[in-house]
Amino acid sequence: MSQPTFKPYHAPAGGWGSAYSVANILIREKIPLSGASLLLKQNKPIDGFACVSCAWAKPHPTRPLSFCENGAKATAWENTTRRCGPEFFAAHTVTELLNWTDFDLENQGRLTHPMRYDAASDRYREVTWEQAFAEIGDELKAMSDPNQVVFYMSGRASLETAYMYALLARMYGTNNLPDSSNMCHESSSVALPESIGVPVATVTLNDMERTDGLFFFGQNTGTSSPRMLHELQDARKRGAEIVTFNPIRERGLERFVDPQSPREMLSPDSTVISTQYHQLAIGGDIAAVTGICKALLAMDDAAQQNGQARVLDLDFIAQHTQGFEAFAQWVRNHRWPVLERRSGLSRTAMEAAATAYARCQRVIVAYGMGITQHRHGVEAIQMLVNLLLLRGNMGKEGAGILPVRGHSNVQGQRTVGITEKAEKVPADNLRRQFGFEPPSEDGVNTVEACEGIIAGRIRGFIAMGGNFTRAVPDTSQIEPAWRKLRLSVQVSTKLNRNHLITGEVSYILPCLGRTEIDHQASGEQRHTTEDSTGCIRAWRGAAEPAGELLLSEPDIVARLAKTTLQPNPLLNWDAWVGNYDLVRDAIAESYPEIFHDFNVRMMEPGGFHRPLGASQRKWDTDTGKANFITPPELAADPDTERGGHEQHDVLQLMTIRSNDQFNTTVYGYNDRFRGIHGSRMVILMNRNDIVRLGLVEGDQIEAVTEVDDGVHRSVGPLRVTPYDIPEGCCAGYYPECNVLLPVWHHAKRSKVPAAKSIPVRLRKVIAMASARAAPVDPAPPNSAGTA
Ligand SMILES: Nc1nc2c(c(=O)[nH]1)N[C@H]1C(S)=C(S)[C@@H](COP(=O)(O)OP(=O)(O)OC[C@H]3O[C@@H](n4cnc5c(=O)[nH]c(N)nc54)[C@H](O)[C@@H]3O)O[C@H]1N2
Ligand SMILES: Nc1nc2c(c(=O)[nH]1)N[C@H]1C(S)=C(S)[C@@H](COP(=O)(O)OP(=O)(O)OC[C@H]3O[C@@H](n4cnc5c(=O)[nH]c(N)nc54)[C@H](O)[C@@H]3O)O[C@H]1N2
Ligand SMILES: [Mo]
Repeated sequence: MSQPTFKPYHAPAGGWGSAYSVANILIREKIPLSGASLLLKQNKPIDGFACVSCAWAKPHPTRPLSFCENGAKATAWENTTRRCGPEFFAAHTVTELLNWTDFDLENQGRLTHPMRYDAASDRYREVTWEQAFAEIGDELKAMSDPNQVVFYMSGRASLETAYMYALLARMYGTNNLPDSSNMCHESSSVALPESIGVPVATVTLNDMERTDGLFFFGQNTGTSSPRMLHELQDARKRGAEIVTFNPIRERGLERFVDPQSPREMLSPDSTVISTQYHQLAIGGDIAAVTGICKALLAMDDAAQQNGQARVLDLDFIAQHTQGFEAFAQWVRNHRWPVLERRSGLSRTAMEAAATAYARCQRVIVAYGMGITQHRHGVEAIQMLVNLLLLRGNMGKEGAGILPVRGHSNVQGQRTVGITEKAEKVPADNLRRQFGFEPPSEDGVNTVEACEGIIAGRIRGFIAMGGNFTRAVPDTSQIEPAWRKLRLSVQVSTKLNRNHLITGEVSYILPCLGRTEIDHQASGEQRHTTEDSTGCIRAWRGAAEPAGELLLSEPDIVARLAKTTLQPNPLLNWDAWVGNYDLVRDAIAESYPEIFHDFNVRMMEPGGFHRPLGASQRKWDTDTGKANFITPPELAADPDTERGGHEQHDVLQLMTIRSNDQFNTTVYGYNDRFRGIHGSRMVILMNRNDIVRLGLVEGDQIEAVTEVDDGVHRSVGPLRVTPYDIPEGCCAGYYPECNVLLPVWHHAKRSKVPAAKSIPVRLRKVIAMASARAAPVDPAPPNSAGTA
């Protein structure tokens, strides 16, 4: 292990750095050239596969090369030639593997055999599929209450799998269907229906092509949805404004070179992406948008006095909205010094953003985890909608709200039944279709599942993908609690840390990945997904399966259902697995408004869009209008805020993703755009904070969560790394820092863990001078300090 380095990255996003990075991973995963041609099928609907990385929309007609650096990495990672089979598990005890890093675990390659944990030898041992399903079925039937079992879903599985999985859980008797969006865009699912009557983005690619203003709040496009950089580049070339709000300067939002354009690659020029970049304080967004709105109101007052064209869209406000007067009054009541202190931005900066906003006729507001993962994440989203409503930027071409989703099918899973909320279930249809009574009680979301596991109420956990214990808050509490589970079943493609945190009965069930050919009784199967813009399309895998024993996810769900549930004459699971068209027919019957004629429409070259009232200015809200919703206060994190960013030894920590990871999947230890190489165990700090806290660059510190609940939470050692980040704020990587995040520290109304604002105190453990001599672990797995 070598010393980590920090060297600012001066190149644009995309460009040669991106091309090298793709080539490196293809070589590292030993993907032969024929395998590299897989990439030609990436994001080509109908006869190609949807990228397994992010959920950004795929253009139609497609580009010749429809993938980005991170999509190529994700494909290569799934199609590695490495295998993690019974010999591997025979050679290593689980206790030994617990000391491995996340990277080393997944780097063993694809899981190939169903495995059961054997406590006596502390090893996973091969079992037959029949043995596995028989025992899991018996365990599920033996639970005293179906609500003791959680059916978790990560965001990658298809619409078909998701629908079947939700049905399995409900027929078993529970709505315990939490998913990764409970840690992600659940804040959007709560906020947007109240404001505009839809739970998802109102924006399509068509709007992206027509907008003249994009406002980005807390979304890291260059890393998290790099294909969107093409639309941003086009927008800039049209002269659109791109205004970014982020505590740190993310390269993709600064400059971009299209790595697929030979002309651009050979030219020294890059496209400047953001026309304004505002480095606000963590959690400063509600205050910043209040400032922008205040400036807009002042501009409108002036226009009215001078007899000029009004700045606000008064017709739209009168005809389509409710709550404007109260909102405007609330905004006017806030004084600039307070807004400046709370947002971390100057009045001039907020006024400049307002001027840019008023110049644009069609504005899109895009946002990500920097907004949703706060105590007031829901209120912050509603504030972004308020900003759009002021100038009628909703339900017209080129305008709207754009929550940029994470996992590639996370939005779609919710559309077909993955939800813990009973009211969202089409109970009448399910009753008619399958003759059973869906449970009427709400189930648990992710945070409630964690609480239930910690309290011992949850006894069984089935995971359709994901790496739950690693992704959720309070690692040091969830891991020991997990060991008390009666049943832990993980349907997975790669080995991860959650597999090593075993329950009394633990299984790993290996499945096909999305890029792989899925052959069933009626022939090769297609599957479907819904992207960030509500576009639903058909795909099919192109690669040979990684192992002969792998089952498809629908097959695994069906086999679980058959050994767990009573036979049901109205539901033939085998027929469904034999032909996924039949699953889609069932989806169309349950959700006719969205999925009518599903099997036909999914084959349309551009797919089809779900109907979204708000994009036609039909408001399915309690008032029948779009609602201005006034937040209760300016702070996004009222409980942890220290009233500004004055001298204090508590910092706000945001947990972020590197350019070399997909959630808990770590591809490597470099975060190229941020100039960090060789380690993830770093803490990015403002230079003034480093001096003020008596530290120097290279010191190793331990970060301790500063909350008052009697639990000690710490992580370290982290290398002190100076960074361009506002004073009082600092950043560290997810999932290594999850141990610091208390399970109760979540968005108040959506229960999304507040992973972007953890109050921490730093303690020096090794001074720089001696730190330099000692080698550094890139990301020790057991860095989680427990007390
Ligand atoms: N390569 C790659 N792509 C991914 C993923 C991945 O891990 N790797 N994950 C996928 C998933 S599931 C998701 S949900 C998305 C996540 O993608 P994003 O929504 O981009 O989420 P993060 O990467 O966590 O970081 C969000 C950004 O918010 C900023 N931020 C933090 N706090 C604040 C704040 O208070 N205000 C503002 N305005 N900004 C703030 C951070 O600096 C960072 O730039 O990406 C998806 N795509
Ligand atoms: N501190 C902090 N915590 C966070 C976040 C944060 O920003 N900060 N972000 C949150 C967010 S936005 C999210 S979405 C969650 C992510 O939480 P999860 O979705 O639970 O985690 P992933 O890391 O995406 O899951 C990776 C595992 O999925 C399995 N897998 C991959 N492909 C497939 C497949 O096709 N099928 C199946 N069955 N399994 C597959 C592999 O075994 C792999 O190890 O984490 C959340 N946690
Ligand atoms: Mo996510």
